[in-house]
Amino acid sequence: MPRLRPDALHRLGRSTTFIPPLVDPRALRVGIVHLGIGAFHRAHQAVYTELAAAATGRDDWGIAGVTQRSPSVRDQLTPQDGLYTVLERGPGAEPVRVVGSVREVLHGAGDPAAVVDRIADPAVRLVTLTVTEKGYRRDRTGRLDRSDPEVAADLAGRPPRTVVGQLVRGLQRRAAGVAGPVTVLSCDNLVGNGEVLHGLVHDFLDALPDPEAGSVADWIAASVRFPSCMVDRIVPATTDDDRANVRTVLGLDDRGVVVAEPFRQWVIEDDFAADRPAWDLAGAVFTDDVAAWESVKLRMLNATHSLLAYLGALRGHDTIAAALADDELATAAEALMVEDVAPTLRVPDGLDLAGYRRQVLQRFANPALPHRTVQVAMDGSQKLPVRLLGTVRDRLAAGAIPQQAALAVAAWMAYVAKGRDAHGRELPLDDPLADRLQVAAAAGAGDAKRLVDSLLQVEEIFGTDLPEHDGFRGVLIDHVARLTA
Ligand code: CS2
Repeated sequence: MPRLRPDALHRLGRSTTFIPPLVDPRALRVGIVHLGIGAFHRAHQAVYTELAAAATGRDDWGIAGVTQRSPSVRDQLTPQDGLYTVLERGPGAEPVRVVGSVREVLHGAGDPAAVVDRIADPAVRLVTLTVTEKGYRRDRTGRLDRSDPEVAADLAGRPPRTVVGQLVRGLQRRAAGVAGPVTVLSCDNLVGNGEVLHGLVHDFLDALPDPEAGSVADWIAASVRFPSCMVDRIVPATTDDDRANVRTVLGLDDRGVVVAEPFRQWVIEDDFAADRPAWDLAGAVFTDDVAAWESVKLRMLNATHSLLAYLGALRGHDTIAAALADDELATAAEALMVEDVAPTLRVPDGLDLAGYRRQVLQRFANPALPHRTVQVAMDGSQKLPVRLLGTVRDRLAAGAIPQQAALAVAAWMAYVAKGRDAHGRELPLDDPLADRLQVAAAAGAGDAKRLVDSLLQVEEIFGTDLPEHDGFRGVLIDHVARLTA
């Protein structure tokens, strides 16, 4: 079967079964560098960018994507001239959409100099990122982890391989040349993602010898902005079935298919250093108050996702939808949002929180979107603090014991400790701290109290305050005892 490419697509002619690219990638010039071109970016920002280009007729917001470690996305998309399809699944799904906004894909580990060159390119006015929580390489205090060997190697001056290293080296080159202002937009699930990234960039600069860092910090202050944003779309891993489905519709072989729910949302802090794509014409919202949206999304949606992932996986449910079909888990999901999360939120203007909660549960229940519990369960050490522990701390500060949020944390502990589901199947521990977590879990094996105390000692996750809180510790022990019985 022929491969998806612009010329092959033209030969198919018009069709009602798929939406052709609204822009021809070959007619676009690169204006955006995106670090971390995984499935999420292709189903989210790249779609908004294409719709904005089509709505305005502008040809200067093509995307140069960077795949960090594995070259597979480059190998999938380069022979296709950047084209790929988005396959929506679930109620209200639109036909298969072929997206044309990706212009090129660079392999960060294989060609680090090309990444720096692109960031320094005067045509580029935007660097966006989806590198997941762990891609930021923060230490237990949230600063850049200088003890990380990759960070240290980047600081020592090799062509950069870490995200923050790539950014700083690119910005240094811009500062030295005439490349002009640029906006750096983190699209990861972090609290205050823009501010976090800005801080890490300065941590990196501060660690460089003076003559190198020199006036770069001043240039950044004058010419670079780091807005925060909230991104939302459920994008499970693509399966062979999804690729086969697209082959049937298009009659072409697309190696870069991504799958998504119909829903998508993007709320962006309106603080840009230069021009920006008209993402608002594609449904994005520019606002001065992104923080409230961000915590609603992280604390309601992502926290509940994690709760369902850990409890669901332990019970042997393969997907989030199956977990939610389990009455006890559905009750726990609802209770987490109503009892623990809602009281901690500042609700953004115009948002109906009860409606938001119902919509989240409806989206999770999407039967056409098999989102695996073990996929959401990965990287718990990075996700828990962002999604759940802010709620825990706020509730404790208000004098309440967060029973439901504690259940989610306990479910993670049981997941780490048991390593098997109710049917005896292995539960993968895919986490940058996996080795430490396994040692901590082994030290507490067989006793809920010891297990909780041992895992609470992982300071990167729980800090020094939470292990000290007897009320929180007490409910954790009760939940863990039940879940590991
Ligand atoms: C999920 C998110 O895998 C996970 O941890 O909670 O990827 C979630 O699907 C997205 O944030 C939805 O916007």
